[in-house]
Amino acid sequence: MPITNAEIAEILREYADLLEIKGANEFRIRAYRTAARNIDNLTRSVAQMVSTGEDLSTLPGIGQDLATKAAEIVRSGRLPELEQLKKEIPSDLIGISRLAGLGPKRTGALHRELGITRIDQLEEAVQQQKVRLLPGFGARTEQRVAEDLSRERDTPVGSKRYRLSVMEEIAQPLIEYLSAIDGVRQVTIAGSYRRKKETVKDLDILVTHHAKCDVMQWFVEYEDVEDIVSQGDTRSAVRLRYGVQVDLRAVPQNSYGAALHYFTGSKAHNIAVRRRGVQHGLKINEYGVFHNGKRIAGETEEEVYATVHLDYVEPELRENTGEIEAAGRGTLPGIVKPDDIRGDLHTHTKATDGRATLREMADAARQRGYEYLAITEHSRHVTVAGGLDASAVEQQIAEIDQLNEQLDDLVLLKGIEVDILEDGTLDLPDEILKKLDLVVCAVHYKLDLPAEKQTERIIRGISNSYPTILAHPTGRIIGRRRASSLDMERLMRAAKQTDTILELNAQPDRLDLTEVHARMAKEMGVMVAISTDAHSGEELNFMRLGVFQARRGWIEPGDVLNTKNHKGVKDWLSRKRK
Ligand code: DGT
Ligand code: CA
Ligand code: CA
Repeated sequence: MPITNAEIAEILREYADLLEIKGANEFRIRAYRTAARNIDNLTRSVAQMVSTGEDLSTLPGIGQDLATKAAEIVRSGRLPELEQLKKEIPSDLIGISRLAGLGPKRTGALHRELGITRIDQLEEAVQQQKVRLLPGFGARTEQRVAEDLSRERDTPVGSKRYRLSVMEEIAQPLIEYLSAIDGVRQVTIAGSYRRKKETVKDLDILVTHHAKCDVMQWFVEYEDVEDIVSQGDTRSAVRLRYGVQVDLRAVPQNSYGAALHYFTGSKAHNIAVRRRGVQHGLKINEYGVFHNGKRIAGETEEEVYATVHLDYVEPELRENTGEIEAAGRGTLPGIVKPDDIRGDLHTHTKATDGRATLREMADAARQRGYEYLAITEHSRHVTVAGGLDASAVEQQIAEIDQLNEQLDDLVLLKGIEVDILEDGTLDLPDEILKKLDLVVCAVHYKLDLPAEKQTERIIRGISNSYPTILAHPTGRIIGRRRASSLDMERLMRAAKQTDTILELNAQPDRLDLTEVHARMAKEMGVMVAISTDAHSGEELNFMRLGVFQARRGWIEPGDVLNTKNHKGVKDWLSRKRK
């Protein structure tokens, strides 16, 4: 299986991070990040380009040096310079860079200025209040580092988790490979992957097969296997490239449901189901459900749930946060599905930092069968993205009007992603906002204000009568930047009062709202929009990740603005302006 673009990008990104920790030239660091992003968003396979001898330096943002490195990654699956840097840089520093959104740059400063190479040295420096004195830190950052350090004691620093989207790219070809083996019947990934958690530690795969099929041997011979951790008749474990661990278990057909239930987890859900079993005089384990030593169920998950008088629980809900009680009462939510989505309400084009034209975005949306697509460029304050000023917005409005005339199966909504400035005012005047169909608002700088100030800033922003959707409310980037401190309950009350919709941003490293916030929105009666924030036609595919996250938050189709048809959306959006 050739290396995927996402995997190449991940290696380049890691390299850029390590360079930054080391304090390398910032242009060089940026070059790697840009290349990673471009490769990530490419529609063609870099591996394929290499195999057909194409010149990678023709790709946008890839110079000769990077082309050589990318080709090396394709050929060998690794970047020797990265391996070398990993040896040079103390391994704790990489873990430290993930604390409290410190990032590689500030980690480099800790290393150079305070000589920190290990966690315990950082703990000491925090205690002595030395960290706050470094440029770019301050007392609040130091406080957050202290909090994260105490939290991290439960999960060791550096215990790597992979974003779901990255895991999917690694898992899908393996599943195809296993499914194609003669004699294999079912192949399913259980664990946190099946529950669609935003990050996944390892893959837990179950197979059923006919008697004469040596699936374990085939498994360890998969071409991306780097190490065989263990190999047995019914269970094997391997490590793939990039260190991803995969456990494979072969189970008898009549235990398949019980095993799937057991290995899907979560552990807390399993324990609660098992306890319910005990109350009914049943023993539940990965082999089946037993009454007085006799098997009474196990072939399907539905069967397992039925023995303890529970409705079937979707994997995304299995966290023991009330789903068992609801399944017992028959009140589980009918959670939203990817097919329920009728459009996307947050996207960019080449007019700012997107990579596709208006026309290309419209075509991509039509291909998905969407009814509507909102174009929501950045406003002027976001200078790095070439944010639009009032006259540029006017120009885009005219372009969209023109294109809408030609389209008969899709409506383009004229929108903006306007910045909420530090004082809570908006980055564009009302006169221009009122000309748009949809105003999305967002915070893009000063994400680290104290909770009260940040909350007030955003509430002031959404209290304006034009913005109807608040984008990526907490600003977190998974594994890189922690969420802004916010009084979410207060914010949601204000959203409810002002008829403002909260976005669940579906970018794989944002997924912001979290599932906890999504569920909170539902409980407080706040409408949610699941949006991709796409910067290319391809990225409209992120919608499914947003839907998964919404499902984990118990969100039903009626809670989601973009399950409505065009008229329904328009009606909702007009509430605020009245
Ligand atoms: P991860 O891998 O950290 O992203 O999360 P999971 O949920 O995939 O955890 P993992 O891989 O350690 O275990 C897979 C499933 O196996 C887990 O969701 C439930 C089940 N399991 C593992 N250990 C136990 C246990 O001690 N008791 C019970 N009841 N189930 C367990
Ligand atoms: Ca797992
Ligand atoms: Ca596991």
